[in-house]
Amino acid sequence: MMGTVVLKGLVLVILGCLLPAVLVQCRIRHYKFNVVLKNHTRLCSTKEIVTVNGKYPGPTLVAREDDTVLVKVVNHVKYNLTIHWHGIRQIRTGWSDGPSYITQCPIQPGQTYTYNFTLTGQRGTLWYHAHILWLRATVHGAIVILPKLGVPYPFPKPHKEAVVVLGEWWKSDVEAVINEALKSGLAPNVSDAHTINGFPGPVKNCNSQELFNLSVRPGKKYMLRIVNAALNEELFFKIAGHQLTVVEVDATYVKPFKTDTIVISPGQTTNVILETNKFAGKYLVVVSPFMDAPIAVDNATGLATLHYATSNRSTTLATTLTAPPPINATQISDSFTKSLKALNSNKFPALVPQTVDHSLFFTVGLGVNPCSTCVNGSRVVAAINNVTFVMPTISLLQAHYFNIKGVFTADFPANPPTPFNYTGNQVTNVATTTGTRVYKLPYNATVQLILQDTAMLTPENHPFHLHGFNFFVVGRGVGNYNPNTDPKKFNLVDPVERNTIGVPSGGWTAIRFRADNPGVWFLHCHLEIHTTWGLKMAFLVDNGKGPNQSIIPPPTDFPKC
Ligand SMILES: *[C@@H]1O[C@H](CO)[C@@H](O)[C@H](O)[C@H]1NC(C)=O
Ligand SMILES: *[C@@H]1O[C@H](CO)[C@@H](O)[C@H](O)[C@H]1NC(C)=O
Ligand SMILES: *[C@@H]1O[C@H](CO)[C@@H](O)[C@H](O)[C@H]1NC(C)=O
Ligand SMILES: *[C@@H]1O[C@H](CO)[C@@H](O)[C@H](O)[C@H]1NC(C)=O
Ligand SMILES: *[C@@H]1O[C@H](CO)[C@@H](O)[C@H](O)[C@H]1NC(C)=O
Ligand SMILES: *[C@@H]1O[C@H](CO)[C@@H](O)[C@H](O)[C@H]1NC(C)=O
Ligand SMILES: *[C@@H]1O[C@H](CO)[C@@H](O)[C@H](O)[C@H]1NC(C)=O
Ligand SMILES: *[C@@H]1O[C@H](CO)[C@@H](O)[C@H](O)[C@H]1NC(C)=O
Ligand SMILES: *[C@@H]1O[C@H](CO)[C@@H](O)[C@H](O)[C@H]1NC(C)=O
Ligand SMILES: *[C@@H]1O[C@H](CO)[C@@H](O)[C@H](O)[C@H]1NC(C)=O
Ligand SMILES: *[C@@H]1O[C@H](CO)[C@@H](O)[C@H](O)[C@H]1NC(C)=O
Ligand SMILES: *[C@@H]1O[C@H](CO)[C@@H](O)[C@H](O)[C@H]1NC(C)=O
Ligand SMILES: [Cu+2]
Repeated sequence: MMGTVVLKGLVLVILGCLLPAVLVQCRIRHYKFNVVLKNHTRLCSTKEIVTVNGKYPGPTLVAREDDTVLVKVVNHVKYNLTIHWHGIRQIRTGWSDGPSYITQCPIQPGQTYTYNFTLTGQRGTLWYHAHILWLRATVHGAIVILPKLGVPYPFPKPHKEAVVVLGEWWKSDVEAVINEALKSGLAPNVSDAHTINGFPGPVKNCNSQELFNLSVRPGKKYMLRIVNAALNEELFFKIAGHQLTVVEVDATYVKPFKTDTIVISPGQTTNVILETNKFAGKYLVVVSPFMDAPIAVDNATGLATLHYATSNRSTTLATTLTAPPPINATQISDSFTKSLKALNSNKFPALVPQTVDHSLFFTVGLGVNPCSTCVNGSRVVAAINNVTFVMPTISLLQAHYFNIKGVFTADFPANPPTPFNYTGNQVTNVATTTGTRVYKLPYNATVQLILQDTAMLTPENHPFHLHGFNFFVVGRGVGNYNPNTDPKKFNLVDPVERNTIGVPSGGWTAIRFRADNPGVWFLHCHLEIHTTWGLKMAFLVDNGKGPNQSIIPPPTDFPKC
């Protein structure tokens, strides 16, 4: 593939643009992802994990706004595979979005597929991950989208930047963990450690001291691009003795604010500026879970160090410690979430839909259905508006594009079938229905969606992710949403814009978006166990007028079922 490079007035043509050639203008970025097994040692034990190019986390993909990215994925493992480019809008290119059986059939063992998408109107940190089975536990990495050449950040340029990927590590094989849970109908085993760029730090019953060290110099500003790649846990992140200035979430700029603790849900990304205003020494970095419901989580604290470099190698550096917040620190989480506001500048306006064409109310929560082979004769499930989503066997996007009947029905309910006291403590009607149902939207329609947590089994925070769009988080509250009073409090001026948002435990979140991207777009809880249990649905957005408002044809190497 030929790429054109414009450099100081010279027009050069080079053979593509290889890897992070970030200093030059480059229209096409080529990446090759060999998905391979790799023996990896963590927590004093060695096991085989599925990786991109043998790396955990996978390689960072670097590109600029407006670039086209071509990622050739070669599946060398025994599992079916797809990769999702989380947060990338994929305007008209749903074929490259990646959720298995939603937009594509899997890349089967031995097969290859080239994802091909353009980074339109986005800059910041996003990430990629496997979107099938539980492979994303180890198949994930950061995506750095730099602003267009010559366009500055809307904040002072940091001295350096670093990617910080947070993850969860199981001593067991993750596929064995979820298979065991599906067989029993019960919750899966929690993870054994939280990792920071692949390292857990010192862990009980294990002498390993492997931890990630971030080396810095005093008196500088660093930008950390933080990604929560954990499967099932919302996380707190803090650095001893330092405040962090939040400048961007989910590749959208926010009004900068200072905090000592970041709260980040699976699927979310957060860019912070770290001012190195301390002296030589080590400062502990801690990552710990946030859970304000009676649900078992991995409470191990992941550790790393911030390391002020010193020229004196014989000096033993003292370490400044810090304790993670309590696991149930709802207040810290709430106050962080409330601080997030869109930058809403002239260059980066918040284009919040002011009117609503489709007003939707979705209950999100758990349920229990019969299962004769399960431990208790029943299995835990999850549902939106009482529908536990059933995965089709060919992708919804193909079924839509090629008009294949019998794969889905376009009758996903706009409201719960029966209203009830969603967050009351007497919720006993726990059975759900099953179905492969989508909600149809005309091109360019505006949507308001209330996500209402239910107290079925237990209330719980659900980080919801929408593919194909960013949305604005216009409102949030505890208890049941009140359609008469709550909309009066909506922020329609500078609400944060993102692709993943936590619905608070026993509460609700209101989002708005414009359906200006034709295709089939997944909406799901980003706690992997809840997705597995059926907490998912899809929007089908029709083509608009003409080719610029229509899905492009599928690529020739598109995987077959
Ligand atoms: C991992 O190590 C085991 C035991 O040494 C070995 O049998 C296996 O082939 C290794 N796997 C890979 C991918 O290297
Ligand atoms: C990538 O997709 C674009 C259309 O969006 C197409 O023009 C181009 O040929 C594709 N590139 C490759 C290498 O398939
Ligand atoms: C899950 O945890 C139980 C109890 O510790 C253990 O017996 C079982 O082997 C674990 N399952 C997997 C797949 O690791
Ligand atoms: C970080 O530094 C410690 C010693 O300060 C060392 O033991 C550890 O191996 C380092 N970690 C990495 C990933 O290099
Ligand atoms: C984690 O939970 C276990 C059992 O619930 C408890 O024994 C342990 O003290 C907890 N560890 C931390 C770091 O909170
Ligand atoms: C380096 O540190 C050692 C031990 O703290 C000290 O004795 C020595 O003077 C230091 N050297 C320099 C050049 O600062
Ligand atoms: C958090 O948990 C602790 C220990 O279980 C409990 O004492 C405390 O009341 C809880 N805090 C909140 C805000 O629920
Ligand atoms: C089976 O269900 C009962 C009642 O809901 C519950 O108390 C028990 O813990 C369940 N058993 C298992 C193994 O989860
Ligand atoms: C819903 O349940 C909560 C908790 O039990 C209760 O406080 C509230 O009054 C109930 N609301 C209605 C409308 O019944
Ligand atoms: C959900 O659907 C099931 C099966 O039809 C039904 O038994 C149950 O009452 C419904 N629950 C709610 C809350 O609508
Ligand atoms: C979408 O609708 C808005 C009005 O709600 C209009 O301003 C805009 O031009 C429309 N965009 C397209 C691409 O049709
Ligand atoms: C892999 O995907 C193909 C196509 O959907 C399917 O027929 C096959 O059963 C899948 N393999 C496994 C092991 O799930
Ligand atoms: Cu959830």
